[in-house]
Amino acid sequence: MNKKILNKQQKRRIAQGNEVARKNIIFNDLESSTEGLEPEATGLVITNYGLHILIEGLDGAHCGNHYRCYKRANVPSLVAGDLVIWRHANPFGVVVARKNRSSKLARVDISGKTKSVAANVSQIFVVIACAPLPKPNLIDRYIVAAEAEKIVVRLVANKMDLTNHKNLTYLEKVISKYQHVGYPVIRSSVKIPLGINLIKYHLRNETSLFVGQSGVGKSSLLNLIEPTANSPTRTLSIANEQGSHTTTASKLFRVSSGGNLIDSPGTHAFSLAHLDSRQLMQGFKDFHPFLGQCKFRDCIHDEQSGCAIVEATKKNLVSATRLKNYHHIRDELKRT
Ligand SMILES: Nc1nc2c(ncn2[C@@H]2O[C@H](COP(=O)(O)OP(=O)(O)OP(=O)(O)O)[C@@H](O)[C@H]2O)c(=O)[nH]1
Ligand SMILES: [Mg+2]
Ligand SMILES: [Zn+2]
Repeated sequence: MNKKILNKQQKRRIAQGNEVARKNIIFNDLESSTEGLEPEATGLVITNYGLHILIEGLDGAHCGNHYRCYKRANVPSLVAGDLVIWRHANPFGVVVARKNRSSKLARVDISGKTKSVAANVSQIFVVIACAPLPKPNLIDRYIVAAEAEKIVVRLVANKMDLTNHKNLTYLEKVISKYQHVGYPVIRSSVKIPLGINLIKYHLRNETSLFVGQSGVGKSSLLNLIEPTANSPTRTLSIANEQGSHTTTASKLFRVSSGGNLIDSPGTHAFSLAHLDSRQLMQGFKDFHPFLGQCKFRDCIHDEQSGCAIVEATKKNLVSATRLKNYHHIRDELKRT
C-alpha cells in the first residue's frame, strides 16, 4: 500500500497540467489507499467540475466549508444537491458513497445518456423572459421532468422592465396558459427590482432549482437574492437576442434568507427520452380530468375522432399548444 497519497514526481506531473496523468494517479491512489484520509463524514455536492467535485462539509470541523474531492470509481455520478459520504484529505478529499436521492431532475444529452441537472430538489423555478421570448415547448419539458419526480413547479417571468406592447402581449399569453394549468407565476425584474422578496419567500426551507433558456436572467436573479453568490452573467447577443450559455454547470448556493438555490446552465433543448409514457402524462395535469373519456381506450389523443382531450382544446379548456408539445415529446420517448 502506498505510504503517501502523492509522491514528488506525481505532484510535479500534476503541476505540469497533465490531466490524464493526474486523473490516473489520483484514481489509482484512491482505489488502493486509505492513508491520510480522515474518518467518513457527510457532505453536500456544491458543483461537479468534471475532474473534481466541490463539496460542503456537513459535520464536525469541516461543517460549512468547501472542499475539492475526487470520487471513488464505484460511486455513481454526482451533481449539485447530492448528499455524499466523504473523507477529508489534502489537497483532495475522497467521496466514497452517494446517499439515496429524494428526487433528480434529468434530461438526455446529445450522446443519448441520461444526465442529471440537480439532485434532491423540492421545487423548480422555470425562468422565462421577454428577451429571449419563451418557447412553450421548452417550458413544458421542464415541467414534465419536474412532475415526473413530484417536484413543485413555479414560473418566474423575469425582465418585466423590458416589456413593451409587442412582447408583453406574447408573454402574458404564455403566462396565462400556465396559470390556467395551476402553476403560480412570479413577475420579476433584476433592474427595478421586482418580485425578488417573493422568490426569497418561496425559497425558504426548500432546495430549489432555476432552469430556463440561456440569457433569461437566472444567474442575475440569484446574485440579487444572494449577493455572495457572485455568479457570472453575460449580456445577450444583440444579433439574435439569445444568451451565450454563461453558466456551464449546476451549482448550489446557500441563501442567507433561507433555503438552497441551484443555478443551472441555460438550455435551448431538453430531451426527455428517458421517461415513459405514464411519466409524460403526469406532466400534463390539465389533461387528467379528460382521461378515460376518450372513445377508444388506447386513444393517442391526436386528431382521431372521439378524443376527449382534443375536444377540450376546441372548448379552450386545454391549450392546443400544450397538446402539440405533448405529441412532440411522446414521439421521442423510448418505446416502453
Ligand atoms: N433589463 C434586464 N436585464 C436583465 C434582467 N435579468 C437579467 N438581465 C440581463 O440579461 C443578461 C443575461 O443574464 P444572465 O443572468 O447571465 O442569464 P442566465 O439565464 O443566467 O443565462 P445562462 O447562464 O447562459 O443560462 C445579462 O446581461 C443580465 O444583466 C432583468 O430583470 N432586466
Ligand atoms: Mg447563468
Ligand atoms: Zn384521447
